[in-house]
Amino acid sequence: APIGVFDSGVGGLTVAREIMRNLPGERIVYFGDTARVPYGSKSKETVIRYSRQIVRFLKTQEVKAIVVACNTASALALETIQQEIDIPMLGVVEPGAKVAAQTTVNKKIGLIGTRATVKSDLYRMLIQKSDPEIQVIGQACPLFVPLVEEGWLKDPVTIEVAERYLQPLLEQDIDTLILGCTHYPLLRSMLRELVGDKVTLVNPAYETARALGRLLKEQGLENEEQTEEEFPYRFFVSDEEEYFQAFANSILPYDVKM
Ligand code: DGN
Repeated sequence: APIGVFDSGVGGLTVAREIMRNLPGERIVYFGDTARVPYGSKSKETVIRYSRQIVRFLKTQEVKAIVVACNTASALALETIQQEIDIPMLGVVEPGAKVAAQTTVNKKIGLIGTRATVKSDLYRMLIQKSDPEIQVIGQACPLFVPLVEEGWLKDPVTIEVAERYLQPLLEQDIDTLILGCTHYPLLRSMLRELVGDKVTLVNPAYETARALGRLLKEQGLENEEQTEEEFPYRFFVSDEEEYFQAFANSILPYDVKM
């Protein structure tokens, strides 16, 4: 059976990409809610309602596990929906929080994400559960999502925006920075240059793929026989199929078919 992966739109493809790389034997059914993106500026109730609908759809595809490949939906909806379904469900926040807590030495972690993710405080709560002394300094970066979707990954405008957002975090001497939104791994090399090599970047997309691998193994859900399919990934969107396909083709090493 495939793994269901969903996001508010194209961003979750960074998570799907890590699953493809790290668990090449697994099939994926991806759903991007391109008709209703962004989730980052919506209320908790709304994000829960949307996520519940998507989970219902993924279950019709007979998925064996679901990855919430969206920081906002992981922060606002995962806990509620997990209790309503009978297959394992994993979000991106917990794996990211765990590795960040293990990474920091000076106990100062910066978190960047959508307004909703930062406001939910879930990263901070999970990090402080493993070490109450760690300080988590959050910064919402709402302009990053449209800049990434415009493809301006190393544009001077994006660099200037990033400097404005990150300045306060750097002034507080963070040694770890969580890329707490699905789009941000695409800004990784620009952010790397900006923060310098004293700051470790934590990519929740990558940590989630690894956590998924451990979860499948623990629960005996790994795909045993190699799939015969030439292209074991299926993509569904609620709108703007062509835009989605073009974005997917720009970040995945495949010619994506819808
Ligand atoms: N996928 C969302 C997230 O990771 O928070 C970003 C896009 C959005 O819905 N604003």
